[in-house]
Amino acid sequence: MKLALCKFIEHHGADVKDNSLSGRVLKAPEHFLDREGVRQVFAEGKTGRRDFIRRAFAAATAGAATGAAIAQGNPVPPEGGDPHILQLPEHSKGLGQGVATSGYGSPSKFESNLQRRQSPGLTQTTQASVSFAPLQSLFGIVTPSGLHFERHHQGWWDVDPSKHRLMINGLVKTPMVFTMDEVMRLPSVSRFHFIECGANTAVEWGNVAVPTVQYTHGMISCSEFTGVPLITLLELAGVDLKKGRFVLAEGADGSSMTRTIPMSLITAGEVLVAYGQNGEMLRPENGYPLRLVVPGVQGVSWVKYLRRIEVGDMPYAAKDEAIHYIDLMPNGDHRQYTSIQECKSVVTTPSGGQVMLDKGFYNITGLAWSGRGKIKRVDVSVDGGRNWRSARLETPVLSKALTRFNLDWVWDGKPALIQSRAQDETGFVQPTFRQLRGVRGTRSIYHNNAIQTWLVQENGEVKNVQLS
Ligand SMILES: Nc1nc2c(c(=O)[nH]1)N[C@H]1C(S)=C(S)[C@@H](COP(=O)(O)O)O[C@H]1N2
Ligand SMILES: [Mo]
Repeated sequence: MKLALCKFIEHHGADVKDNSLSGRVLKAPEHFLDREGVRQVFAEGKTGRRDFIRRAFAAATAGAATGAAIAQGNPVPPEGGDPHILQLPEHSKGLGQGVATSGYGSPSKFESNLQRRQSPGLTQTTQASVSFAPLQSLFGIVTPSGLHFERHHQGWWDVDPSKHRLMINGLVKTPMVFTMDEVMRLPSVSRFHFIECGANTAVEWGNVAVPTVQYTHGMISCSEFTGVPLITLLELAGVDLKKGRFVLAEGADGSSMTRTIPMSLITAGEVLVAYGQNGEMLRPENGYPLRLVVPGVQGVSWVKYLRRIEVGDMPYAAKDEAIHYIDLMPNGDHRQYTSIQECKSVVTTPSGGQVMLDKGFYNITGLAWSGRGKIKRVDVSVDGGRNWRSARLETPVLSKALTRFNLDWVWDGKPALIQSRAQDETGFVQPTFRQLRGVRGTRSIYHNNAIQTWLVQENGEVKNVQLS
């Protein structure tokens, strides 16, 4: 490893003396702070202090941060001899735990700080709120189900599947009601797709608002969903595809979540009535036992606790389409039914709140996605968009799913402005903030897909910034 890195760094002609320390990143505060610590970081942030992350590190983590730094660094003491090699640990000598100690496994206790988290102060109640996925610490493209972001308008429920029903009515020959057993007997498909809340990155429309990628971009997750194409159910009910150009999807929770879905997405076979997520049943927070999967479309249309599909001949202008999920344009018009999540990407390391501990080699990594298909390329800049290099897209690259990208970088210890710019297979290129605001103004809430910038300071601290 060390040799490979030396070669890499020689090749890139960087002036780096001690390569063994390359690439050490101190994790962002929410990785090791408790609830109180996270609150403190935000309180500092709100006072407008530019050094709030540093102060939060100092105050709230005293031992934790240095401990983490040491653990990630060279473990050999100056006098030589790594105790973790020289002394046999307990786990090499004793008897380990038995099988099925817990019938359903959970992560290592050493990973207990990896959590989806609520942004302090964002909402009044936890039932009408959001928790954000910890993108800064995830690998590959799949979001572990327990870390999937959550958005509930009226709290979540663990619905008894034996009592759950799905009704199909409206412009169909035979209105039908399905039990879960009846849905799960039908031919199923499994597909990887991202779900992104239309309000992801919303707080950043005006200016920098939150310190880390968990809060700027964490209202996105990607899973393998299993279910029945909605068109199969509609055909069983004898759908009238001549008159029926839209459906209304309705959830069973108290939020009366209802959304209009165009029939064209359904006849294309993409929309699923899903019960499976990452190989098991959906989690209650994500709509157990049944949710709609609408690939490429904003999260609100992925109706959870799905209980009814009505076929109609025009859009329904439901409450979540008429008074919410609309954007005010600079000329005073409201944009409505803006459901596709356009091409977007973000660098997850290095990202806000992390600290780069040494000069030298770093693996820049991040995620890209498009609601219109596959990601074609991702370019990365370390100088605020003046020069770009193409990142490696890791396989699999799937349509309307997260795509992982990586790029080798040697940090020379000088300030750097890290950005990623994705392009999808339709040729759409992710806009800068300036381009996006040029069209949309600053009074939008939803669909902020601007290029994110992370400033790496000389002291290694990484901050969320916006270039004007
Ligand atoms: N029944 C129901 N469906 C719902 C919601 C809800 O509150 N109730 N929230 C919607 C919104 S706004 C989003 S972003 C996604 C979030 O899905 P998740 O909680 O599985 O991440 O569910 C959508 N479907
Ligand atoms: Mo949402």
